[in-house]
Amino acid sequence: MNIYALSSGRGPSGIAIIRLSGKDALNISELITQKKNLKSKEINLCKFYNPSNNTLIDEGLLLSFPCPNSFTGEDLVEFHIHGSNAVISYFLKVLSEQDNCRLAEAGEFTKIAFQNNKVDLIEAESIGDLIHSETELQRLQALKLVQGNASKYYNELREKLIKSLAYIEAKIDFAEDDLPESVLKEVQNSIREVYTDIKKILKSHDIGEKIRDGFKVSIVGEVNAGKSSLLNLLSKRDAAIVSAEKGTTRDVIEVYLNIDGYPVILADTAGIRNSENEIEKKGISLAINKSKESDLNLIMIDNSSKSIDPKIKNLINENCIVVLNKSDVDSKQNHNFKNVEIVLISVKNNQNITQLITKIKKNLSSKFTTSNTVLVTRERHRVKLIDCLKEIDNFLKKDQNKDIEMAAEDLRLATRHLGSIVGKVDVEEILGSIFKDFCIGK
Ligand SMILES: Nc1nc2c(ncn2[C@@H]2O[C@H](COP(=O)(O)OP(=O)(O)OP(=O)(O)O)[C@@H](O)[C@H]2O)c(=O)[nH]1
Ligand SMILES: [Mg+2]
Repeated sequence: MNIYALSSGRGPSGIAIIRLSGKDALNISELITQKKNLKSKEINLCKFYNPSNNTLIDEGLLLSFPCPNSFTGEDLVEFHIHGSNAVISYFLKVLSEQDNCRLAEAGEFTKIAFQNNKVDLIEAESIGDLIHSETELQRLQALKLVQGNASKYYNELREKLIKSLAYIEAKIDFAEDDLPESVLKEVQNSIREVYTDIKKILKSHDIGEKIRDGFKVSIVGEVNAGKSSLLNLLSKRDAAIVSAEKGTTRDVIEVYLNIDGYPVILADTAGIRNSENEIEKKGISLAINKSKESDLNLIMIDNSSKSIDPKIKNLINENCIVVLNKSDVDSKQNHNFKNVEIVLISVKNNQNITQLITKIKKNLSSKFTTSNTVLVTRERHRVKLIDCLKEIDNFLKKDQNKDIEMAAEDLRLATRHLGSIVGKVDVEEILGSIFKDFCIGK
């Protein structure tokens, strides 16, 4: 089966790119261009025709990538046509009428690339992330993964495990010949190193996932302090209702923001106070829960408030930013807290908002920088790494002299978990090839 799809964005645009991949891609291109011998290392300027009635569709460029040197690993052709909706629709219709040709499913080109070993699972996932990246930080992270840094790292760890496994297997196969004690020690040390490395990567898992999904920042605090007004100002739209009535917001309202490259999910919440109203009480409890799961809380207080509710005071810690609002009413800062970032603003007059944004960025960047070159960006990777750690732990707990077969099985499973992150599960095959060339030291 040959698959095709519009690979550029929907028109109208100057140029649109339609991709066609499959074993008949080159034949179909010859039919559509009415040209033989399309060149694969040059750009072909062509007229495109509907083969069923020879009418002209458009004029444009054709790039051909014969297998295996293409993105999918199959014969692949790119048609660069004019990007109007009419041209695109007609071109796609003509392709749909060719034998064994159908519209590609979402991600199918990358899926075929994976099946043909053109990319591994991590690279395939990160191509999706790169396409969906909205902020600079997300682009950089996805790009690093596309380039294969993480895959290389996981493969290296995995190969280290496989090498150790080969020693253990050797000990099983040549039971009567003792494996020198020093070799066993070496194996154990090498496995401990892998264990420590994985632990280290897991510690930073938060960072990778946060960059991908967004940092959670919540606005919590007094009723009527201007929380919803701040959310609207930062998101540049009227996402939340603002009113002079106290207790307006009940639900949690979330907006997605790009704060200078930082992907942020900003939440507005109900003001915290003693309330008898059942709905408001629910809203307050949602607000407190939200503050607990946030990466950063903006505690919003009306600068002219005389006293602050103890429940709000409880939320103030070194990790939050206290936002005193309505400086237009009283420009003197009326509250102070030790070791806490404070900023006096006026949402109404747009005063000090840039300072607030700088403080938010500073807080997030201090929390989310790491020296690790590899970050765990998905729950799937995290789960597999934890599974791998469990098996290594099982291995290390065993007496490898007595329970050697069981210990080998632990290692085999650990290797498999690590391999499934990049999409390599065929452990036996690799083990075979390594073991074949292996010198057991005698
Ligand atoms: N003077 C002044 N008024 C403001 C400022 N920011 C907001 N307000 C007003 O304060 C009132 C409450 O604003 P909201 O944004 O609804 O406050 P809130 O904290 O979301 O209130 P609740 O949802 O009830 O907890 C509205 O009348 C706003 O117009 C400000 O900087 N200065
Ligand atoms: Mg509100």
